[in-house]
Amino acid sequence: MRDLRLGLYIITHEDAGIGYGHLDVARAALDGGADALQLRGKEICGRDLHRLALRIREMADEGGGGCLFFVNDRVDIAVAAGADGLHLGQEDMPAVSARSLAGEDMIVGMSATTVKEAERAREDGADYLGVGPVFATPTKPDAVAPIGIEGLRSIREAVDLPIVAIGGVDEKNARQVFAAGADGIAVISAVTAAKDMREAVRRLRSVVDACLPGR
Ligand code: 3NM
Repeated sequence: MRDLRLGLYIITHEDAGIGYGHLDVARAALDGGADALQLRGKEICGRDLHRLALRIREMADEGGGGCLFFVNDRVDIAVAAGADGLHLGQEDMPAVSARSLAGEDMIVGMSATTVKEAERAREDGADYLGVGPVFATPTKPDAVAPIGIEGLRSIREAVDLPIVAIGGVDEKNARQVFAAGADGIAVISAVTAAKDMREAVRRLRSVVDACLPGR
């Protein structure tokens, strides 16, 4: 199993109405000290996604490379942009096939909501799991019902891969999530809903550091 540092995992989002985009979230994640950053732009065409991914790769490198850069869903964009990792959903190709395209070094994560999905992701060769939605989420309208802390715990007990908890996780409930055995938290709105996104990342960083001492 790879030794991955995924304690604070920030996922990009854009809201033209409010006036922030993927690069603003990426900037805040890097400045605020995230361990991992994922470009998730399901609505963006390949050409624009590729451009964004190259820019985020550059920003992460300028930041010293301490933050792992992931691309959601698109193995082609992950490879073309030199991402550190790729995050796949249950409907995407198995991790082992993605890695055969992307190379052995590509970190491959997979989403899981149930123990069965988590076990399948492990069999398929995933390096880590994104487990959720743990709580109700305002960000993913098609998300299934929240699995709660109990659902998270049952996956923790069943599968020994690193787990990043996702879905409605914020500064207030993060401790509960770590107490249930998560290795990290993946967030969108806990950052994007804040007036100062960088400050929000910093505050989450302190919570993660307090929950994962020595990591
Ligand atoms: N995936 P927020 S929940 C992108 O359960 C995503 O797999 C989920 O956003 C899953 O931090 C989710 O605003 C949205 O709740 C996370």
